[in-house]
Amino acid sequence: MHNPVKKVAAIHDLSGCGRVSLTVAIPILSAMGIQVCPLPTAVLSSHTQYPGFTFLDLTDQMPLFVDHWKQLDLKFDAIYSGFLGSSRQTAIVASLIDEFAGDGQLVVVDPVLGDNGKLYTSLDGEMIAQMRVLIRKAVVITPNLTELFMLIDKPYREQAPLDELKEYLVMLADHGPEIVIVTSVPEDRTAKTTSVVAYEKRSKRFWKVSCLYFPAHYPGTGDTFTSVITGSLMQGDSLPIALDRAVQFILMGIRATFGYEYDNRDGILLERILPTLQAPVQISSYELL
Ligand code: PXL
Repeated sequence: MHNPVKKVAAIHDLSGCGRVSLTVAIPILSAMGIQVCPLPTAVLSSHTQYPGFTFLDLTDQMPLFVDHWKQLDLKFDAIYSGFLGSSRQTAIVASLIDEFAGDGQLVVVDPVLGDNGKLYTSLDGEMIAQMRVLIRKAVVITPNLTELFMLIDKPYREQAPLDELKEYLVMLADHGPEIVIVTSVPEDRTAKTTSVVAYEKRSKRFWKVSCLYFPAHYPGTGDTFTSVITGSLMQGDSLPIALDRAVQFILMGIRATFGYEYDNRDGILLERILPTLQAPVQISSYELL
């Protein structure tokens, strides 16, 4: 049977409030014409940056999903994992990747661990250790700067010189992934811009996309970024175009939100900008480093 719509297995938590994880990945990938099959890792009343959140760990359910999907003989064009509910889940995700491996398949692991130098509340050192193992199975990984330092086991620094950063990207790619994309990289020449830097192992090329920095923190922008990267690569975009698309989308989301007096914990006003994902990339600003 032929299904013309591409399918992605999306392994993230479901948080009832705050625009992160599945509540971001599903609308973005659907708007990009891709069918999302969610494998929830945990169900929370809100993301972990609100106080008092409830947390239902779905570790024991996950292998049952994998078994059933196997019985149904599902085929995925991509597998995309993000926030995990326990460090045991990394092995379950690894086995799902093995079970559903396919030719030319995209495997994206967003190693969600923390931000601004800090580990997210519900996670611990064991999650970092296990995430270092899981990323070996990925084709693409998308750590932010905090997660990059955690993965290479170095103390967090707010800035890293570009040459050093490039070494770290190569170091991570040597462990397995074909493409390493690091987000939230402040630019050293001025505090007013931020950038993403990517390394593509096969061609040994580094790419950078810079954009204006807004002094506001919105949870879920990492999930938004990686969801757009996943959709874009699934549609056949080149890496630098996927980077452009994801950076522009985040910037547009921040601009759509920043002007309001607003509780930033609720994330960017995604619903206002989703339709733009159906248009081709408007402005391209990537650089080859
Ligand atoms: O966006 C990352 C993320 C995902 N899921 C949960 C979170 C966070 C960040 O705070 O708390 C539950």
